[in-house]
Amino acid sequence: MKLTSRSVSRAVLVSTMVTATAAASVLVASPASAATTLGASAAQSGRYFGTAVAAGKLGDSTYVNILNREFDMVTAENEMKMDATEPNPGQFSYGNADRIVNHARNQGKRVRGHALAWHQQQPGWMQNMSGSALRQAMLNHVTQVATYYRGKIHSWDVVNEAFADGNSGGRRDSNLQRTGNDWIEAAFRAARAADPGAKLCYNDYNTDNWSHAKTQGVYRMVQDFKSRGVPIDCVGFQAHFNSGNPVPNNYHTTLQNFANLGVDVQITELDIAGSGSSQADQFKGVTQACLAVSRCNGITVWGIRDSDSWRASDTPLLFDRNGNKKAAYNSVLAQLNS
Ligand code: G2I
Repeated sequence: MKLTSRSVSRAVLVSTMVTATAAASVLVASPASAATTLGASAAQSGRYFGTAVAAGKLGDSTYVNILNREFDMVTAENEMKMDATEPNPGQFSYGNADRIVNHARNQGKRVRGHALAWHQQQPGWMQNMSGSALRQAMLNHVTQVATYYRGKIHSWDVVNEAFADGNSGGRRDSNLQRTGNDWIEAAFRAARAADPGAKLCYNDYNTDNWSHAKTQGVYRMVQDFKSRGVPIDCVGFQAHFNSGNPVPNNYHTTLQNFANLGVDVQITELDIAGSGSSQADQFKGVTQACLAVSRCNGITVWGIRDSDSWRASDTPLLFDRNGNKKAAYNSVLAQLNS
């Protein structure tokens, strides 16, 4: 073959491209290549990195740009709760929840469902119910909502916050609890029947410290459910931290001990009051604890910018009010890439 100067330069170009492609694939395979977003860096170890999303903010371009760029799992902050999805008995309303689910799925993101049964944010008509009528209404709610979203939910918070604060280690008093101690397992069975493909989680707060009575109470329930074949797949640790409730030194122990029961663990609503390097170190510790437990599937932060938080004055998130990355963001990203 006669080489013209044109074909030579083309050959050089092609060989340069092959070399560049080979180098790029080596880079992708190598742990030394740092992914540049939370979702991509968590994905390197098969985990996700999510955020809570509010439907009312999907028109805010700064918010949506960060959401689309950084996160690969989405939780509706309020829009899938009982009061939002069943405002009147037997009448379901999915408009705002669907806005979030559709946005996430169109962007190739997955969805955590939050929450099917909870003593808070019940619709008014349910708050005044009791006994078998309430039990039936709760089960119908679980069945209807989980069926509607069947196939679209990675993990459901089937039951939220059912354990008491303080030292009892027992259940929280609520209208749902007063329908009988078996209400939680009944909810899990209904959810499994409605969406067999979703992971079914029990989700709570202040269950991070292994020595706390509440942590032990939830642990005993999960142990009991596993021993009796109640369909539970995961435990969600909300992880709302502040100076009175700091990230515990034994966090890894807590996550590992739950995982050893044969369930996945997920950090579901992470936020940490504070600023600067102390906040960054605590976010790093939580990330490290999850990465150290093979059954820790992923981390979700409870909002995007500090100003989006349910406790904005604590500046507990990874982006400041202008959408800039904080030190806490950089420490989480570095940890995920480590
Ligand atoms: O409280 C923090 C979280 C604790 N774990 C369960 C989560 O579902 C919970 O999220 C918060 C939301 O971040 C708040 O946004 O749940 C609160 C309600 O329990 C949410 O607050 C509510 C206000 O109470 C309502 O007045 C308001 O209409 O948010 C609603 C929507 O903005």
